[in-house]
Amino acid sequence: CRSLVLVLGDQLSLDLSSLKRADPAHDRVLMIEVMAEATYVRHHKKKIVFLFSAMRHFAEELKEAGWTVDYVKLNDPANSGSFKGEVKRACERLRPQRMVVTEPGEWRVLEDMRSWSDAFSLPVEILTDTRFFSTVADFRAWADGRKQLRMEYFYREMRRSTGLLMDGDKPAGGKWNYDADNRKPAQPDLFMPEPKRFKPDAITQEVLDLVASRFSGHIGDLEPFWFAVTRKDAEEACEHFLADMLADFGTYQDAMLSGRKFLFHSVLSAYLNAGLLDAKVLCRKVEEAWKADKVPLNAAEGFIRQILGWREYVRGIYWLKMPDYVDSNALGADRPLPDFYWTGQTRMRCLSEAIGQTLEEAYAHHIQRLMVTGNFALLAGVRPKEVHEWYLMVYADAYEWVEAPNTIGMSQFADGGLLGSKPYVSSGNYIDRMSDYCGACSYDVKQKTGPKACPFNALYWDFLDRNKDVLKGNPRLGQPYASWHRMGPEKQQLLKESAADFLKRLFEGEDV
Ligand code: FAD
Ligand code: DLZ
Ligand code: SF4
Repeated sequence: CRSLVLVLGDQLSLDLSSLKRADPAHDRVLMIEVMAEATYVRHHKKKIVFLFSAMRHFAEELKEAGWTVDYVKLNDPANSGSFKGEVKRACERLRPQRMVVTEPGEWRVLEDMRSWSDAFSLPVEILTDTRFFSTVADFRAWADGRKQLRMEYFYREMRRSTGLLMDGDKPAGGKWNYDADNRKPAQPDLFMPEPKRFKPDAITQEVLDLVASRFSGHIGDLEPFWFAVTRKDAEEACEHFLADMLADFGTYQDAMLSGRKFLFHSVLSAYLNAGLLDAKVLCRKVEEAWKADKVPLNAAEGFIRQILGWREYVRGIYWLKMPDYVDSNALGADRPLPDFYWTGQTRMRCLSEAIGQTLEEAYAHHIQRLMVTGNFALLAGVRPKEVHEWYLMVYADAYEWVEAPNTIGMSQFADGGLLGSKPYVSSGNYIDRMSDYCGACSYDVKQKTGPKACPFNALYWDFLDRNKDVLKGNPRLGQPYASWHRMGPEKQQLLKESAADFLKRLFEGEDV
C-alpha cells in the first residue's frame, strides 16, 4: 500500500487527522490489540473489554466507510505483543511507502513512535490531534512566560477563542463561572436518572470471553458490562444525558450518595477519551440546550468548563511537563498505597463506597476521586506515583495525558502547586456535608481523636503540620493554619498521636 495509517485504541474517530490525510482507495488502516498496552499497568478488566470491543466495532465502521483495515487481534498467534513489533510485521507484510499516525495521548508511546522511522526505514508522519480545542503548541505558547498557570484564565481564553457561551466579548450571563450556584448535597430520590446501559452484542461477548481467559489476574468485575462500544450507542448515551441529567449537573456536581454511583454525572468520559464522542460537538450541544431554555446556565457553564477548561488544561500541563511530571513528589510522601485500594474492604464507608464502585464499574465520579480516594492518599502520605498508577489502572476513562495531571497535580499536590493553587484535603466534615456516607460509617465523624474518631479528622491536621514547611506560606491555607495554632500544644499532640496510631494500624495490616 501507499500509506499505512495506524489508528490507536483511543483514536476511534472517522474525523481523525491521520485518516483525513489518507485515501481509502490506496491506503491501509492498521489497528492492533497488543498485550503490552493492556499490561503496562494492569488495567481493570472492564476497561480492556471496553477498548477492545470499541476498537473492533470501529474497524467495522471504517470498512463500511470504504477503508481496508488490517486488524490484529490479541489472540492472533503471530501477534508480537507490542506496537513496535506489530508495526514491524505490518511493514514487512504491506511494504508501505510511509506511515501516518495522529499523535498519541501518552508520552511513552510518542517516544516509541519517534524511533520507528529509523527502525523501519520509512517516513513516519505524526500529526496533530485535532479532536481537542487547543493544540500542545497553543498551550505552550499560552503558558510561556506566565509566572503562574491557572485553569480559570486558560478557560476564559478558550471561551473567547471558541465563542462558547459568549455574548460578544462578554461571558453569557455576565459571569465566567457559576460555581457559587453549584455544590449542593443531593437527597436520595427514587426518580434520579441513571446512565444509559447497553447489552453486549456478539463482538463484545467474544471480547468478554477473551478478557476472562487472558486477564483473569487483573482487578475489577467483568460483568455486568453495559458501556456503549459503538459511536451510535455513545451518541445515544449522550442524548440521554442532555435530556435527563444535564439540567441538574451543576447543582449536584459535588454531591455523593450511598449506592448512587453516577448521580447527575454524564459518564461520558470513556467515550470522549476513546474518540466515540467528539468534545467539540458535545460542547456545542450543551450550549444549544441552554439557548433553547432546556437547561440553566449554571449547568451548561459548569459542564462546558469541565471539558473546554479542565480537560484541555490538564492535557496542556501533561505535554508541557512530561516526562518528569509523573515522578513529582513535592511533599516527599513515602508510604505505600493501602491494601484496601485493591479490595474496597475498609470500615471507612466513604472509601468502601468509592473503591467498591470503582471495582464494579471502572467508574467513580469526580468528587469521589478527588475528595475520597485522592484526599485519603494525600492525607496518609502515599507515594504519588503509586497513587497515579492506581488511577491509571482502575478507570475506563484513564489515559496518562488526562489521569496524571489530575492525580499528580490536582489530587496529590505532588507538583507543588503548578496545576492548582492548593492541596485538595479535607477532614471528615466536608465528606459529611456533601454525602450521606458518614451516618452509616463505623467511625464517628464528629469525634476528632481516639479509636472511634473519623480517621480523616486527625489525618487532616497531621498532614498540615507534617507539611508546614512547604505549605504554610500558601495564602489559601492561612485559615486552617491559624486554627491549628489556636488549638494549642496539648490538643495538637492528641491529634498527632491519633493520626500516628491510625497510620500504624493501617500499615500493619489491621482492619481499619
Ligand atoms: P462529568 O462529571 O459528567 O464531567 C463531564 C466531562 O468533563 C467528563 O466526561 C470529562 O471529559 C470532563 N472532565 C471533568 N472533570 C475533568 C478533569 N478534572 N479533567 C479532565 N476532564 C474532566 N478524567 C478522565 O477522563 N480520565 C482520567 O483518567 C481521570 N483521572 C482522574 C484522577 C483523579 C485523581 C481526579 C481527581 C480526576 C480524574 N479525572 C479523570 C477527571 C474526572 O474525575 C473525570 O473526567 C470524570 O469523573 C468522568 O466522569 P463523567 O464523564 O461522569 O464526568
Ligand atoms: C489502553 C489500551 C489498551 C488496553 N489496549 C490497547 C491496544 O491493544 N491497542 C491500542 O492501539 N491501544 C490500546 N490502548 C490504548 C493505548 O494505550 C493508547 O492509545 C495509548 O496509551 C496512547 O494514549
Ligand atoms: Fe468517611 Fe469519616 Fe465519614 Fe466514615 S465518618 S464515611 S471515614 S468521612
